Amino acid sequence: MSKRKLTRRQAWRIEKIQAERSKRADRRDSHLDARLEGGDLGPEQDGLIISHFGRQVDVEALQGNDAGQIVRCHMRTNLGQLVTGDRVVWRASNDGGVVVAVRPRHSELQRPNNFGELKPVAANIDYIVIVFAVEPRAHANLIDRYLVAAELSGIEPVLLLNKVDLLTPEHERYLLPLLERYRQIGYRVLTLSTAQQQGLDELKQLLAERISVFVGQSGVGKSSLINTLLPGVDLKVGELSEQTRKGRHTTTTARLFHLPDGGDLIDSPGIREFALWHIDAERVIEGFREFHDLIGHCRFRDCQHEREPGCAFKEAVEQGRVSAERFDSYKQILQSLQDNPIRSPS
Ligand SMILES: Nc1nc2c(ncn2[C@@H]2O[C@H](COP(=O)(O)OP(=O)(O)O)[C@@H](O)[C@H]2O)c(=O)[nH]1
Ligand SMILES: [Mg+2]
Ligand SMILES: [Zn+2]
Repeated sequence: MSKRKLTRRQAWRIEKIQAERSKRADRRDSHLDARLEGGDLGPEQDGLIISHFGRQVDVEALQGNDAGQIVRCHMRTNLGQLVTGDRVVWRASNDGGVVVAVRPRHSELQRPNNFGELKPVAANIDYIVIVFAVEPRAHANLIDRYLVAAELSGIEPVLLLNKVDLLTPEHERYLLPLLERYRQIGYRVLTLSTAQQQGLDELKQLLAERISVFVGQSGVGKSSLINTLLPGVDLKVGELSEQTRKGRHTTTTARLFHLPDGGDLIDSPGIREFALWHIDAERVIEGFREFHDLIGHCRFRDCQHEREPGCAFKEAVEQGRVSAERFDSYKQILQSLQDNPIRSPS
């Protein structure tokens, strides 16, 4: 959906609705705070947010007899927006619980809302697993777009090539150099076949003790893979992506799942397409890890890395220190952002 232009009347209505909503919320919160002070709540305990629904969250108890139980909780005032993956302190009540504090996040996945404001959608993620496949053919440029988005969020990306059961010599001719290129840069690259259950152990080892998300283009096998890793969850295979179901909002919130062999997976249809979220054109270059040492070394301060003399990037490409494909990708991504600067979420 393109960014909406609101008429003044619509803007006024939205403002009014929001003001009423926050007045109602304040009343609810003061009621909550009164109960907190009244002392009819259980002791403080650690919890993990499994899912969030507006002003309520599902918290998994991490301590004591209740460990593993999921409790629908309200939130104390002024905690900010709590999201799936947050570590919290909560107290049981007779009808659920109340979150009283949130622990600092070590990472945050943010997405712009319809007003262009960045909002967290999940917290404390360790790995963004970028899934691509032998078929539909993997385009390096799209992989790079996912890598940029991951790098800018400060979360470690992992590349995962699925459907290796379909590999032919023709695929190998372009895929092997592509994989090698990413390994050279220092990215972790895994190959696997969900269909033939090949390479799953290495993936499970990586995911253990960590929180991960799977992202990637439609059709690469994310749902199949999640179903394999999480028997019983049963995501629909072959389902159309959110992006192609035009006009529908991505309302499903992120959910955290425990993997049977250790580690957690946070998933939602929106998260799986996160490379399509907004990227700041000014920061694209930071998303190319191997370019970092070159930044600031061009002769001209405002070098566009096009045809300027003394361009450190051009030199690095000519000398083979940076791959020409990655440099082209950088330019293409930058160009696409300049052609279409506002790309709001689905
Ligand atoms: N040959 C082969 N097909 C696969 C593999 N993994 C998934 N598929 C197929 O790829 C198609 C898309 O899978 P899906 O899980 O819906 O992809 P998603 O859109 O990324 O969630 C389905 O027809 C799957 O059966 C694999 O490892 N090998
Ligand atoms: Mg799917
Ligand atoms: Zn330059």
